[in-house]
Amino acid sequence: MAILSIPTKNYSTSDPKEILEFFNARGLYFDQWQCDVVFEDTATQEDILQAYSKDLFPFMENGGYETADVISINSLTENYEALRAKFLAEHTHTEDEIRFFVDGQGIFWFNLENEPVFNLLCEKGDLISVPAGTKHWFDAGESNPFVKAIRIFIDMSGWVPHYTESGIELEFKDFKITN
Ligand code: KMT
Ligand code: NI
Repeated sequence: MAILSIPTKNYSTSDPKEILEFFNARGLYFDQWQCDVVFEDTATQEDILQAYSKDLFPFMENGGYETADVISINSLTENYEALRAKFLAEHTHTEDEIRFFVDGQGIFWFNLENEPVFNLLCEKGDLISVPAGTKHWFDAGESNPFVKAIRIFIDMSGWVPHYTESGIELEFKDFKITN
């Protein structure tokens, strides 16, 4: 279940309706997909995509998305520190960044124009789309990361991060979820 937080306002909510309204008002997309399948550690990317096909394929068709894969990060992930650093610096992409959380969790941070920075903790069942050009960053935590997420692309090459070099993420490095 997702949690929306605005750290400078000491605000947080886990009400999906409030989160949806907050996101829609800002041109961001949020949804939750249900699926009762429990994946074994041995589940392949195809198993996972297939299990969500009922929601995934119509979503891809409607949005003109061509490819989907599964990103898996856990405590066995090699070079996690380098991977974390890649996501943790504020950046934009030239295409929408769409992530559906199959398991685990991570925090997406948003820095919109004329808005206090806010974040969304994403967990199992949460779908998020960060529109192209939106300043954002992502963190799965300093230690014991666990993320299993479907990534949906028009063209994978659009995912390249363009770093803003603002350093704003450092202002929020001590943030802790309080909901
Ligand atoms: C990005 O560009 O911020 C990401 O791909 C985030 C990691 S995927 C859960
Ligand atoms: Ni990104």
